Amino acid sequence: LFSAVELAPRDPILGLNEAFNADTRPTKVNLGVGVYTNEEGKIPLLRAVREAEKARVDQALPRGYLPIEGIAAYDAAVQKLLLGDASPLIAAGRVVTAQALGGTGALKIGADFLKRVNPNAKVAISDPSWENHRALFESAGFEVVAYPYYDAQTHGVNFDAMLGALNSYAAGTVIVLHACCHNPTGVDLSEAQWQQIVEVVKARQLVPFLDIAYQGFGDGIDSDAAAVRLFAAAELNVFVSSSFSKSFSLYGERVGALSIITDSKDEAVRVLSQLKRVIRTNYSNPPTHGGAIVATVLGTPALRTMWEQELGEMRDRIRAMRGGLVERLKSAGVTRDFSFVNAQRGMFSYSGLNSAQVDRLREEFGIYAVGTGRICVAALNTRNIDVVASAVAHVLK
Ligand code: PLP
Ligand code: TYF
Repeated sequence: LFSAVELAPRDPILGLNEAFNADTRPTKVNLGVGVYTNEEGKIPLLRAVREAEKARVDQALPRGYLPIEGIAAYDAAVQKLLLGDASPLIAAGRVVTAQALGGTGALKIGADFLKRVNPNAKVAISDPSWENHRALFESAGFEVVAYPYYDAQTHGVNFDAMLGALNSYAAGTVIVLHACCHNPTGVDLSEAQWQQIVEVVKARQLVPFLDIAYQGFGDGIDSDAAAVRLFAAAELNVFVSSSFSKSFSLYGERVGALSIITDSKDEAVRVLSQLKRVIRTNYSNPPTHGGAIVATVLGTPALRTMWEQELGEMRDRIRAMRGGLVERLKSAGVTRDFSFVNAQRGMFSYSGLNSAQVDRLREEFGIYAVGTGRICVAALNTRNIDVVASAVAHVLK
């Protein structure tokens, strides 16, 4: 049965983790995978999460099945976080939300559902994008194309080319957009550019699928959702995959959600019924723990305040590391201008290092980055930043 099965290629990012773990050098640094680590180099367990967990353990609750679409309080909290507390769409019952297995699970059920609704559509992702976007939509049966996005010359967005591509797509084409903190580049659209994208998407009858995996890591919870809210205000049918992996530091608990904006309450009921069908045949219903913790934190004012503060601390620390890296590169004698790193948003930076330089960082210094030059700035801390800066200076010589 398996004699002809070929060895599948490793995920380029998760594969790096394996190599990092096998490296015995004490000074090694993992700037590969997109995980936030704190000043001590550890994945934090947020205080708000710990409080909610303690309270939950003490309640000794039974472990029945959740509804197919997950915990109602969780789904409601997700909608408010994405669309704002006062969203008229939420009030009108036009938003469908299902708890999902992380942002990845949300993309998967969204893709499967779209395939039923619009089987002949193409899907367009950014060039470059998170590796899994293409694979997820292809495995749902879609043809995936890429629209121009990053401009290496300017360290910015090739906006005219992006608009041109969107203008060339057939009606119904699904456009996957990073709502904030673009992975892998760290380069986001401005609000004025988002507005233009919304207009083109509307005029060309494209289907926006916004992926928001880093809400709160850019400028703040509400400002990072600005793109989602612009699309919502434009009266479009919008798909949103969201994740708490990063913002709650709950990577392994698989907490995310798929939200879909529909035209009416009646449509929402029908859409949810079909989405539930997709979920049933994937994993039946989601797990309890992560969703319950997030719902408790978001629904308890004191814990919510604590979480917002902790999220703000993560955001500020990443910003400080961006500034620190730029400064240290300069003082290490690097003449290339790295100030663009300060303008990037979220966990990542497209550093401009080429694959040979990334190889040297790994081989000579035990510093792991993605071959494209993507580094996870959220893995820098005051203990490793000097080592990283001097190693980068070395490979740039
Ligand atoms: N979408 C993007 C853009 C991501 O960077 C990630 C990162 O993991 C995800 C989705 C998936 O999120 P999760 O880990 O919650 O599945
Ligand atoms: O881009 C990253 O590093 C994160 C984590 O298949 C990740 O989004 C990477 C690869 C993958 C799943 C998650």
